[in-house]
Amino acid sequence: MPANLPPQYFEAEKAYRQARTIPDKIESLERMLAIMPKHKGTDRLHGVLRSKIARLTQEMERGPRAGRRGGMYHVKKEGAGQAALVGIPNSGKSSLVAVLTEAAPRIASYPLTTQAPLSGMMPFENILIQLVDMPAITDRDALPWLHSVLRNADLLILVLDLSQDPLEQMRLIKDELDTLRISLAPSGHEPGDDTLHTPRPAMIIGNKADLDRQGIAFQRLARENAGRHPVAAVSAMEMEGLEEVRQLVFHNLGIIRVYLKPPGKEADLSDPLILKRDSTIDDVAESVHKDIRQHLKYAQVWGSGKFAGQRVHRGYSPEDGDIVELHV
Ligand SMILES: Nc1nc2c(ncn2[C@@H]2O[C@H](COP(=O)(O)OP(=O)(O)OP(=O)(O)O)[C@@H](O)[C@H]2O)c(=O)[nH]1
Ligand SMILES: [Mg+2]
Repeated sequence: MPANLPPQYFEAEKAYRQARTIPDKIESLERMLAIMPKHKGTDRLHGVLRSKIARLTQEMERGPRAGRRGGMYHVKKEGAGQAALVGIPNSGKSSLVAVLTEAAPRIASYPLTTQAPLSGMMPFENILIQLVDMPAITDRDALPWLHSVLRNADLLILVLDLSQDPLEQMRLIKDELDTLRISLAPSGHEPGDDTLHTPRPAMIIGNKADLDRQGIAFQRLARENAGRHPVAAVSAMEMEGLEEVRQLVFHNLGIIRVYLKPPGKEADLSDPLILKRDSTIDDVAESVHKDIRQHLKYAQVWGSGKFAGQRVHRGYSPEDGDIVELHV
């Protein structure tokens, strides 16, 4: 007997697949149960969902074990993307998070001030990007946090202190990342998982530019990383270079904003869909609903098309800022 599930069920199921924490997973499963009609055709599914909820509840009550994926050492992703700050003690990670987001981390002149991650949301044009202030990369007590958060972040922001030798700091950071089995992917390369290391996209901030007024330390850093990682000179204290940081973070997250236009209406330009760069019209449709993707006939694009409202097909890759109208 067919289950005949309503479309809302599939939306809840999608939320379940995307949920990253146990409470979120349980919530989605409960929603799926509530939406699901009760009859013979759904009996089995009912049982499966119930037992999933029971298992997750048990897992939650038992408490997370260190080192387990998605366990205690996990910072829930929010906004359009998650970027984690990496650096030696006192380089100014917390100061940057304090000036770029609404968060208020502790800042102090002594090292190892930050002992656990703290996230804040950085406004960029019409979206919010999550910045995660991390303990110093050399902090042995923070290893489980560093291991889990840096591997899962969408982007690493290396924060260097320009009043000290920046290349020495780069070496130190790379050595520590190496022991965490993380490597730095050159920008523009989609990181794969084919080595023993997890490659992460990375950008570099030379902070305390107010203490490097001649730009000598910054030039060395920029030259060393030319063609590999974007580098910006910043002073968190003087609030200089912050706009460049916002731009670089957005561009290195590898995401685009696409606006949906309902037929015959205007697109809501304050509410973009966030997609990976190189996504297709198919992905746009999928992110709305898989049924829409299945039944999609064609789409129209305003922005990157040859002309406004150009008809495109499933394989077309929209660009950041495009307006898309889906026709089913
Ligand atoms: N001159 C100058 N000092 C800064 C700048 N940014 C931060 N500092 C100072 O550097 C010190 C360390 O700043 P934090 O933001 O706590 O550094 P952190 O990297 O978070 O340090 P840990 O959490 O210990 O790893 C503080 O005394 C800050 O006031 C800057 O742009 N210029
Ligand atoms: Mg700190």
